[in-house]
Amino acid sequence: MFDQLSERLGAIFSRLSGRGRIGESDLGEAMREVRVALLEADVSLPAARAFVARVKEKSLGADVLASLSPGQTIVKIVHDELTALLGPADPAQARLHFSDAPPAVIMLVGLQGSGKTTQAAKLALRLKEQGRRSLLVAADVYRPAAVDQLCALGKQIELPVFERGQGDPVAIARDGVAEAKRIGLSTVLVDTAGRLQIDDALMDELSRMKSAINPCEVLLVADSMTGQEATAVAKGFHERLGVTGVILTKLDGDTRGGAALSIFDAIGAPIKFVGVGERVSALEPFHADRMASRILGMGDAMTLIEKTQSLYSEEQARSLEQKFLRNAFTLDDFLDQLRQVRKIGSMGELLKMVPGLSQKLPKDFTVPEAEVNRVEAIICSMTRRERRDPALLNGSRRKRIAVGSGTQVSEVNRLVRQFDETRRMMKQFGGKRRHFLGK
Ligand SMILES: Nc1nc2c(ncn2[C@@H]2O[C@H](COP(=O)(O)OP(=O)(O)OP(=O)(O)O)[C@@H](O)[C@H]2O)c(=O)[nH]1
Ligand SMILES: [Mg+2]
Repeated sequence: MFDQLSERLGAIFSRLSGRGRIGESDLGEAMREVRVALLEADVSLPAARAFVARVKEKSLGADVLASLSPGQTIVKIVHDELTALLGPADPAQARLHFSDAPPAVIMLVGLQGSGKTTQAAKLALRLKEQGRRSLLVAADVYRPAAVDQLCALGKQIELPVFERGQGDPVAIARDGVAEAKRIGLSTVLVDTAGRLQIDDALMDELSRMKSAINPCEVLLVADSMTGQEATAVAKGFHERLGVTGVILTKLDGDTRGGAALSIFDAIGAPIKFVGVGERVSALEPFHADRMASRILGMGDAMTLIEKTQSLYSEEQARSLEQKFLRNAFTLDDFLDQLRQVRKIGSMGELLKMVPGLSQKLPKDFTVPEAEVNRVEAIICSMTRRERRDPALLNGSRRKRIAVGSGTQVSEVNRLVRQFDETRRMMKQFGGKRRHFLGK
């Protein structure tokens, strides 16, 4: 995500940070380079110029903070300006707003293929995890497969879908809302049709739909891979529909960053979520300050902490701690942990968020998924008793497990040895849970 921009800015600032004094000409040169980096990231020229001018002005007027070097002071100013460019001053505005009276109606709009249908399901899943049940409404009637796609996603996340095949999309949306009210669901997510380009017929339909269902959020789904062009599209939708928030999708790709950096500036509606993959769980709330840190290569400690925290509820953590203390941590628990870690995506992505580590890791760094899969296969080939009590694992049992999991006896041996070591270590550290959980 924004690798190129991040690299360029990182190089500029590490040069500045190394200096004890920064003269006006050093600053001027650095800012010229920042402008080029922004343009290469597909930020519009006026936006890049304005950005650099603001940073320059503030840098020249800045009192160097006692604890910061001149270079660090400039990086801090750039960070603050980048944060201001990416989102509203009050971060609460970037959260989802719900109407007082249920159901809260959320409309998803955007160009064809931007990710509306997928984000509708992702959002529904996220809300479900927060205790809000949604009705998904299939108001894209032009592509027959669109309805099927939403139904399949609904099944996957176990939420109802309101559909009527073809028909008048405005009427379908209206009846969908009525249905949600009737069955007592708190939220309605309306998936709408997209076009290759903004056209009057589409805008007219969406605008009539909006009047009919009175949504509390009109979310524009925008593909971050389209770069600066996304801002023109955003303006088109905003003028006709009054967009209240943006979901920026496909940030997992090698997007240059232009859309993310320009869209809030262009329409004043905050980015509320980002799509980071095709899976239904691949949606993250957007935080301007954290994104700025990530772009500047400062890592993203907060998101990392949240991710690890969401893995362990307090209760789970306590129960794990008890298990360690009683030495009752079994291979089943071990397998659980392994699956938990996998749930949050590849470990490589996670490690890249660690401040200071992000730049040191090789670009193509990944944790060997295959290794994790083998460990999983080995544990799954054990009987329940063996998982509870690995001491049972004599030579013939190990041979059976190796055959069953398609691995070698030596791999089984290694796993058992590692598990024993982990357990011994955990017992020692069990009392210091906070360290272990990284909280
Ligand atoms: N990599 C990646 N792919 C995504 C993301 N969001 C959606 N996609 C993919 O993008 C493609 C289009 O997504 P859809 O949700 O069908 O897009 P849409 O806007 O509903 O498309 P139309 O209904 O045709 O207008 C699908 O293949 C999705 O899997 C994302 O955040 N990252
Ligand atoms: Mg769709």
